[in-house]
Amino acid sequence: MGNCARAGPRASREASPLPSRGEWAARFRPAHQPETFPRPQFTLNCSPERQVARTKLKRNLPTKASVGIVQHAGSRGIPLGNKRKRINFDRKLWNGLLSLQSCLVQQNTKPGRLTYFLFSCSEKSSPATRTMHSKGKVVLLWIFAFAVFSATVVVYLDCARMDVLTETLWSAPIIWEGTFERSMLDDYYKKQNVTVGLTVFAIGKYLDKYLKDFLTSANTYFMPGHNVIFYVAVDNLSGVPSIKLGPHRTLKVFQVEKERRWQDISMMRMKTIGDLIESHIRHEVDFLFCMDVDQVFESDYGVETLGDSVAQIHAWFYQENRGSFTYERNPESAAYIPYEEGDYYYHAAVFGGTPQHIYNLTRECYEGIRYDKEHDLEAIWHDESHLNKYYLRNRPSKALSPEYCWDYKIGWSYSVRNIKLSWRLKEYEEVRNN
Ligand code: 4GW
Ligand code: MN
Repeated sequence: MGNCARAGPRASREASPLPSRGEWAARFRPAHQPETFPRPQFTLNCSPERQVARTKLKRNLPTKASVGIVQHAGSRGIPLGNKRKRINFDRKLWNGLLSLQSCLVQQNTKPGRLTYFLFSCSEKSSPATRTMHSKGKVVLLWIFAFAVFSATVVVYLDCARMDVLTETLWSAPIIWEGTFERSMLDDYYKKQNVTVGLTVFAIGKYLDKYLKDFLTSANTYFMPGHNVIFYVAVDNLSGVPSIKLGPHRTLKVFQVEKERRWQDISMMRMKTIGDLIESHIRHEVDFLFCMDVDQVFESDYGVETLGDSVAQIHAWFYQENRGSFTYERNPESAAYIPYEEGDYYYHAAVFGGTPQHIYNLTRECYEGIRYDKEHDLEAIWHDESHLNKYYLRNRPSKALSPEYCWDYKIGWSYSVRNIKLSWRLKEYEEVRNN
């Protein structure tokens, strides 16, 4: 080993076990290779003040370096061995070396023994290089973020909806905005020259309060471009608002008796619709919808909703489990559905299909209502409970997402992108004391 490692350090070391930090690099040169050893660009002082070394390291980490570990034995100063290795550094390795250093520092405290530890960097990243590296990382990060953003936009614009269920377990489509191409469907149904019927009841105070807005908005948005017949059932013919209908739109008004109980007003719709289908509707339309009057159309409610048997998923329950559905739970009632059964909770404010299917539906629901009345029962949500029972027995061929009958009281929902029909606010005191 070289002289500086043998004489100088040993002499001072005997007096003071460790050289001062400033002296360290100068005194303990890599004695075995003083000339050819690359000039140290980075020196890790084997100082007991490890905090200093650690701080320095953190600020100034080289990425590649030659490491020289030279051990000198005590009394005679004969080297026990030395190692030089070229390695790549990472933070883990630096931490390992730091602990090695602390171990060596402890050894240094033993008299007559000297160990020193030298690093020589062959490559040390300059501040400019580091800036370049971090800039590169930022650019990569941006590219990655842009790729993720583009993918999201593509998925969003794409027809398929990834965020919602678009099919029932029995493979019936659930219609959400983005799952259909309306112009193609319009062409198809235009060629068929279809006529779509829409029944609505406006009895008592509901007539003045809701019918005008319902019909006006339906005139604009319900099946635009196709033949439509509105079947309006009222208890007071003179209360029917005059509305300027668009082309291919017809209004037919029927007078019905006003039921004494409001529950019966709602439930008896099932009987009346069945009767109307039998007498008129089946001869006049290809498809029929039946709706509550206390709602308003907001955007095109188009032919994508047509089908043999179409059910509306209730906006308040589309994310709920069947256990929380408000089905009739009394086993005595005709509308009874046990907790383990049921697919969706359907809303009686909208149902549709071919006249034949709706005829079957209304007749079966009405039979259930009559059965309950005979047994002094009334299902919890009246006609809606019976409707849910019907759809459990006869699963619909198409389901409509809550976009087709939305309640703004629910608040914002990511899934609900285009509302076609929404609930009106109910001033119960105003409309319900018929
Ligand atoms: C309580 O006093 C009432 S009155 C509950 C329903 C009533 C009612 C309902 C009425 O007085 N007149 C009337 O025409 N209806 C029709 O039945 C109307 O088409 C209404 O949209 C439908 C169902 O009643 P609803 O809209 O009040 O039911 P929900 O609260 O379930 O939407
Ligand atoms: Mn309603």
